[in-house]
Amino acid sequence: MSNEVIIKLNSVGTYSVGKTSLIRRYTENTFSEDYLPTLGVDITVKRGIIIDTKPIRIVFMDTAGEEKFGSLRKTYFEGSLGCIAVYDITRPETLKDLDRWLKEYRGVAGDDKIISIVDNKIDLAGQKSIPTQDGKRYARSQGSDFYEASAKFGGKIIPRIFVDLVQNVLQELAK
Ligand SMILES: Nc1nc2c(ncn2[C@@H]2O[C@H](COP(=O)(O)OP(=O)(O)OP(=O)(O)O)[C@@H](O)[C@H]2O)c(=O)[nH]1
Ligand SMILES: [Mg+2]
Repeated sequence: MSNEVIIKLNSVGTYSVGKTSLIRRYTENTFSEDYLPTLGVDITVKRGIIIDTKPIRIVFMDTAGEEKFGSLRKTYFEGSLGCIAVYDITRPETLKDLDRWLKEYRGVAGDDKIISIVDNKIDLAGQKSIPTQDGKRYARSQGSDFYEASAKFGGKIIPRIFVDLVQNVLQELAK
C-alpha cells in the first residue's frame, strides 16, 4: 500500500530478557524455549496492520543485549521512532540496567522518542525477584507506559504493547 506509514522501532535491554521473544510473539505468534542470542540485529517487518485508520508497516530492529555488540547496536538506533525496553522479573539487575540502555538509545535516537517498559516472564511468578511497584515507579520516572507480560504465554497484552507504542509514535509525529 502506497500510503503505508513506516515506523521503525527498536528493542533494548540486557541479554536474554526476552526482546526477540516478545517481538516474535507479536509478529508470528510463536515462542521458543531455546535461547538463540541475537547476533548484532534481527530485522523483522510487520505489515498489514491498521492503527487509527492508517495502514502501518513496523520495521523492528531487534538488537542484541550482549555487550560485545555495543558499537554495532548504535547504528541501528538511528532514525528510530520508539522502542520497547525490556527487563526480566527473575533478574533484578536487568531493571537497574535499563538506565544505561535508555541513555544509549536516547543518545542516538533522540530524547523525544517513545519508550515503553516491559516487565517480561511473568509466567515465572515463583522466581519473581523484582516488585511490580519498582518497575512501575521506574516507568513513571521515564514518562513511559508500563506493561507486565509473558512472551511465553502471549495473550492480548502482546499486541497492546505494540499498538499502544505505534499510537504514541503517531501522536508524536502529528505534533
Ligand atoms: N519463561 C519464559 N521464558 C522466556 C520468556 N521470554 C523469553 N524467554 C526465554 O528467555 C530466553 C531469552 O529470550 P530472547 O528473546 O532470545 O532474549 P533477548 O533479550 O532477545 O536476548 P539477546 O538477543 O541475547 O539480547 C529464551 O530461552 C526464551 O525462551 C517468557 O516470557 N517466559
Ligand atoms: Mg534477541
